[in-house]
Amino acid sequence: MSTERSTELFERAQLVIPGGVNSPVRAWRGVGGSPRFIKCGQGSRLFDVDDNEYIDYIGSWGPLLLGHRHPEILDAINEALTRGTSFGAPTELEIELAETIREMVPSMQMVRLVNSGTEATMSALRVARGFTKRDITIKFEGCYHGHVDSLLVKAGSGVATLGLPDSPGVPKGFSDTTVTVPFNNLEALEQAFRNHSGKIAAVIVEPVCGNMGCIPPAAGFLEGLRTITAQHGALLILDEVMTGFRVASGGAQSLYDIKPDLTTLGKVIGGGLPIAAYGGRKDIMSYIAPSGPIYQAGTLSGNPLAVGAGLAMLRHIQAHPEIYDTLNEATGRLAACAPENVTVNRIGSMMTWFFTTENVTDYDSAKTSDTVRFGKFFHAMLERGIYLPPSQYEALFVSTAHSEADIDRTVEAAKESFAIALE
Ligand code: HOZ
Repeated sequence: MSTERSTELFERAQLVIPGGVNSPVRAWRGVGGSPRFIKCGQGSRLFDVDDNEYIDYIGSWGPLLLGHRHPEILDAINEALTRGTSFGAPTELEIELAETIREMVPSMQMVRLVNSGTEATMSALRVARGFTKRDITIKFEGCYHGHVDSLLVKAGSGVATLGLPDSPGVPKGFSDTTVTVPFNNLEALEQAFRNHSGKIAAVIVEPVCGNMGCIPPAAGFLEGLRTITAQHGALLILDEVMTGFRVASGGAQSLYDIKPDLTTLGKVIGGGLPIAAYGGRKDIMSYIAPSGPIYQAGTLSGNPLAVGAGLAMLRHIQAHPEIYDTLNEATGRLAACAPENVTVNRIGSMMTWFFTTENVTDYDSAKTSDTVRFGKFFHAMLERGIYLPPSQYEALFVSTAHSEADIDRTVEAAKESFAIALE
């Protein structure tokens, strides 16, 4: 497999872009080697600048539930393009998107569109603090909610991949407003509430964690969060940037039957274009300017291209509820091919193969994984034309564009690659 052009581009990129990438995990520091530069995607496939072809299991980190360049999404974008690319003024389609989100995720009684998952969680926290008139947030170790200052504490994703301590540049005063507890540990959560009695504005959680690898909630964990937050007058924020419309059409909150106060959604509501949202209880969302005093704004919020693409995506999901069975079955086949000494965590079409024999239920157990073996596995898969997330601390995503033949090929490649990584 020739990688000459990608290697050349990576060298050039490093002269002008920090680390050669615009988001750290893409630099492959977690697996070594030089990242492939992508030329284009189609369906389940990615093509790099050296004309190598891969079956893609990143899917833009989740939102490409329908694969690359789905015709309905392309049509919506093309149609939006005929009207203009940005207005900085309201449009009718923004209302339709908000109404569709509310229909599919009823706890989001009101919705505010923003541009990225980071912006959504940052804004949701501000609203939670403004509404409760309290300052402290509880987050879970290894959960990642974007690069919001106060949430870069014991964070997952790139922070875990690079093994960084909490980020420099975050004033102590900000990180002091965040208390971390282990995922799936309700006792630690109760203790945190006792330690900071009357001061906790919100608990934020990825209901199925995807940023320390895929880690599902233990039985009763989300229900416990709901009960404890309500008892203490704190808000429950479900960060569904990865799980929204991915694990079920109503997100993880419908799968586990949990009603949060606020929810954050990411690029999935733009069919992969840059857009995100936060929303929730009407009484809380009414605190946002101009209805209320909590300020949050943005020229590109509700961008017409992203809104058009997102509506096409959500309408497709509404019209084809059967996709979740198909995704579940396909991903189940991938899960089943792992050897005994690899731990597999999967919810629907989100999955991680952890190179550990321990049950992975939180950040500490995720960190028992052998990342060197994971790196070998990653490269063996890549050689076989399978493109996985380049870190043990990320989840892979299956799309409806993955055919049975794609899954067969991936299973074969995985069997060979496990043998190489575990030898
Ligand atoms: N932090 C993202 C995955 N959890 C990666 C973002 C990207 O590189 O696009």
